[in-house]
Amino acid sequence: MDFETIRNMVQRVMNETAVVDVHTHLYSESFGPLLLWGVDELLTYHYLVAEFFRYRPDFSYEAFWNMSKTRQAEVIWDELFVKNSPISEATRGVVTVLNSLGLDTKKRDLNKLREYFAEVPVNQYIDKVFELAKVKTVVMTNDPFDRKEQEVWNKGLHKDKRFMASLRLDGLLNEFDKNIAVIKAQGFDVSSNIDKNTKEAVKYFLRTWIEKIRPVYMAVSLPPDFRMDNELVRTKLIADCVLPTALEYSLPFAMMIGVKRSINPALSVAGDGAGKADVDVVVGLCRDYPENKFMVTMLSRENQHELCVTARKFRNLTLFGCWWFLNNPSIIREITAERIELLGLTTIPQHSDARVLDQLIYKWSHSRKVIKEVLTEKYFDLVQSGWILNEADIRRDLNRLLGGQGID
Ligand code: HDL
Ligand code: ZN
Repeated sequence: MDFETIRNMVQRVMNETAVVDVHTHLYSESFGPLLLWGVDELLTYHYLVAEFFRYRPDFSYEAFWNMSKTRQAEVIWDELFVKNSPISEATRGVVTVLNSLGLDTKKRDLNKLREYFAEVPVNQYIDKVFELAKVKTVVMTNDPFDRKEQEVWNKGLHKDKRFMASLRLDGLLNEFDKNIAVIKAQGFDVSSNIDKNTKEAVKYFLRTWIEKIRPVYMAVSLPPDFRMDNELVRTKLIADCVLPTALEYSLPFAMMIGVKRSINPALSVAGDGAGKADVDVVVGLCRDYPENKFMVTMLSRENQHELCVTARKFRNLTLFGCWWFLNNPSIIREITAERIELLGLTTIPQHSDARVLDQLIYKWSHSRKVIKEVLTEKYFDLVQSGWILNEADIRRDLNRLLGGQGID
């Protein structure tokens, strides 16, 4: 089999393989305004906001945040698409979405583009985006401290099986003291003293939310200096509440490590940074809790190879996605190659992290292209080494890689 034959085969199978997207910030239609979609949401995605201020260092942060979303979209469109080429990954993504929808970007007329989104009903648009992106299901990021979300869950309104739940624990693990009153108001008798009573109450909180939303995993984002130091509240809650409950419900615990929240507060949600973390904390958890399943993604490029080596040592560790600032073709290529070389097919190569529904189209189109190129090279190397490969093998392998292994 020559390279071209393999390339065409991988291309065909890749295009036919539906994806389980294991980490997004999307919501089903039943969550109403929490589901973001359409060109103005695409343009005001916090990635583009950060890039806007690079082109306009003269622009007042306050003036921008006081603008309507419509006006914010217009200034971003003008600066990043009309006055400059949308060549960055996040701006190019908007072009990919508009083009995939068959919209005309030649005139660069935002109001013309808006007409399409003004007319399409959201439920039809959800179907269209899932079809164009070839996504089977997505995992939401569900926050037990978000009052708007609570209302939808408590009324049992969420029905769309394409949107699976995850239980996001940043409010519990990273801001416990700040949220004690909220947790108590939900009926769980916690106190700032992480004693037996509070631990039991926290486990009851977790069990209640797991029963309510049926998450496919519990997750938390963590800073670069994350450690399981015994005196920390977060350590006690992870060790004595989260991990035992995860075991009880056979749920993975997903740790997203390396985010420096709000390094530039003036950028609001666009103001987070990244830092190199200590992979030893992942080693310690996987080793000390061998019955628990861990999913880990790290935000620093410098952590990736060491994390891959760690995953070779611990079968209860699954790496997932090229997260956030790593979700760029040049880095996806590097990370995917080293994961295939070190972990074979036992990894989840990508998640979209989409915040705006339409982004599923570009985040998966851009990632499929890179993953396909890496796999083509690896399959070609395999054939060159003397292996007989057939299309059924590739289909089986790709379903494992993109089908959300371990998420059910
Ligand atoms: O903490 C997270 O899940 C991150 O993905 C943040 O939501 C971040 O703002 C983001 O959207 N990254 O893509
Ligand atoms: Zn995210």
